[in-house]
Amino acid sequence: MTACSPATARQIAPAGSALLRDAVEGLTGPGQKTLPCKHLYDARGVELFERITALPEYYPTRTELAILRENLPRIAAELGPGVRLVEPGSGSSTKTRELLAALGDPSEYVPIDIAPEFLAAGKASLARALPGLRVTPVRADFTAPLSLPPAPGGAHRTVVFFPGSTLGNFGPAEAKRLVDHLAELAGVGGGGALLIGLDRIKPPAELLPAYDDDAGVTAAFNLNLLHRLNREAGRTVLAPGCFRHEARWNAAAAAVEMHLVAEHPLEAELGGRPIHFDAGESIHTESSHKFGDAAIGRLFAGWRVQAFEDASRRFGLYLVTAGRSAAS
Ligand code: AVJ
Repeated sequence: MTACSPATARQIAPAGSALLRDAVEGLTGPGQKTLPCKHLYDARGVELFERITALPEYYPTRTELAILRENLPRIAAELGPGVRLVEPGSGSSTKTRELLAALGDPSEYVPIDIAPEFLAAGKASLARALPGLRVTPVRADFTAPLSLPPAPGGAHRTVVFFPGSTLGNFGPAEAKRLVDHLAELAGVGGGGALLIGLDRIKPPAELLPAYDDDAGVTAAFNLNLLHRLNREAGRTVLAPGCFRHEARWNAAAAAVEMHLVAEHPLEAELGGRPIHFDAGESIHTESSHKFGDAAIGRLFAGWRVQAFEDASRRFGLYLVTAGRSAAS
């Protein structure tokens, strides 16, 4: 099969594309090969992720939405009127729309995203659903230092909404740093708040199917990374047909990992450097960390935390405000 033969030796400098730069870095060295999960979300990746959220096996999205709906009156009462809602990585329009609709007279919605097309789409759909809401998109990388536009006159408090357990894509130290950064953006010490969704630790037998569905949508989502790599390289660097999707539970890290496993040995080249796979060797493409009470306590240490969870504690929404938590 030609599909698994080495790519032709046409050398294209991987300038311009962040994925190509990360691929040279992550695929050509010794040790575990990696590609950063942020590259999963090109237009096709976003579409596949949307399909994942509706899969029977993928419980997080619907569980979080049910928790949010169930607790909207309490959350809205707690936050009060005039909220300026800031959403890093604005993606989950259903949850955001329902939260904004439940809040009393929100003063502004501030989606933050690096991709202008997602900002525009989110803005348009919210404007349709909530006419009269002031929407101020910020084009930025929310993991880097950034400043928000000045709050409108009627803003009583800034609330950073970070649902979907997106925080789980970061390692513990990075996640802690990001929470501290978001707490600063919201001004939690001065009356602001964070509302963060976290997927909780549960047995791998329950977790893994959510990342390896029967319909193969998650496999397509993972393999799309290779399609994107090849497209941006302008040639086939790694043929998707030579790899299979795998979801693994990393107990030490408390994370579900996605890997792309090479079925056979293969040789390739990128940026003038050789890439070699042994049979069974993988590219680690994503970690989704899962959270227990201890990890959540460390993440929000020093703040008051109100937990909103489903009855079987599969998923939680955590409302973080100033003041020490009474319990735990
Ligand atoms: C959007 C990052 C929270 O980790 O569960 C879904 C992405 N990856 N299936 C997650 C994802 C595979 C999702 N996050």
